[in-house]
Amino acid sequence: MTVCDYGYAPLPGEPEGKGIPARVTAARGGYFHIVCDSGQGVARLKASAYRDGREPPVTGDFVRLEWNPVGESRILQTLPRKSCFKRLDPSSSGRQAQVIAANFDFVFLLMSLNQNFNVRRLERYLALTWESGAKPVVVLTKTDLLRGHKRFLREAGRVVADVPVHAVSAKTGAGLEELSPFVQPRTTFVLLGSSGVGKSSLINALAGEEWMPTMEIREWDGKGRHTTTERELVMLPNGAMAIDTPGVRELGLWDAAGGVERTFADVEAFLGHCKFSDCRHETEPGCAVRDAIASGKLSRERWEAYQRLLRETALQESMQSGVRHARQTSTHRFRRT
Ligand SMILES: Nc1nc2c(ncn2[C@@H]2O[C@H](COP(=O)(O)OP(=O)(O)OP(=O)(O)O)[C@@H](O)[C@H]2O)c(=O)[nH]1
Ligand SMILES: [Mg+2]
Repeated sequence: MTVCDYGYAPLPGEPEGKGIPARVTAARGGYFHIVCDSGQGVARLKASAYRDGREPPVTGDFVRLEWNPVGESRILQTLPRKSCFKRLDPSSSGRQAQVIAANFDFVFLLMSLNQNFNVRRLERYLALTWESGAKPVVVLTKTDLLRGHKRFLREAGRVVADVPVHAVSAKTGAGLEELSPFVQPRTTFVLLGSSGVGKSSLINALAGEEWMPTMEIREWDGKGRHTTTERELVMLPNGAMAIDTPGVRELGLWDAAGGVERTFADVEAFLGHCKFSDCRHETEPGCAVRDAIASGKLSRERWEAYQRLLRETALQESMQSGVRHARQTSTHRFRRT
């Protein structure tokens, strides 16, 4: 197995460096599980290379390292990322962004077809994904638990525009083959979704065997959740790679700012057409947004969801920049229209 089998391909402009390329498959308390052309092993950071508060690598990162066949290897450098998820670091009171997984091609947005299905949540996941730089794939899980799931496919399809939506059952295998275009050798997908929606079960079903631990949950009260506690990259038998994650809520606050516009492109199409350029879409005459809602071209729920997400991301942005008056920021963003 080579590092190229693990998806390594130098990015344009990637600096030549010392050491050999490797991929981080897990990061635990200062230790990094890595794979490279010479084999698998454990590595630590070369302290002098990660001075000045330089962020350590995360699961999925490509790095350059000094390989040690008999002990710990030394990581010299984190290579540029093609995609990543960021959250606001809880240890910095939410003021600094922290990368939590990197270099994935697809993001599987999982929702199970019980009480977990929620289009508003789907919009959030989508914004996170567009911000990450990877491509979203909506995966509705546990289709075996209900009779017809077409309604959910339609409902999801309405809010995600041209993003693919699939319905699967890890239990019966139904629909799994539809995911095969995204589960290809040398490509990586990451799974996002609440605890208990079946992320690890989906990996196992795609692998054809028990690769990740899962736990029985009681569907009616959700007991038995939070089975996966770390982000870990595993290679499936066909050479595709999966990054399993804990439930989204457990990952903390997320940075979705740039993804909101793309997620709500249909809503944003109505902006900029109001009579007044600083229209707040409240009581002003000639408001294109309110007209669109009144004529049924734009659903009120979707408009409100858009506003909510904008407010949230504005709040996060202001926390990051240390500005306390989040309200002003969000008002400013509304006026951008
Ligand atoms: N009926 C049915 N149950 C499923 C399916 N997929 C997963 N489950 C069950 O759902 C429960 C949770 O599955 P997991 O795969 O552990 O869920 P997870 O998303 O990885 O959960 P965390 O690791 O806690 O984030 C287990 O009881 C699984 O057996 C499915 O397709 N159908
Ligand atoms: Mg899990």
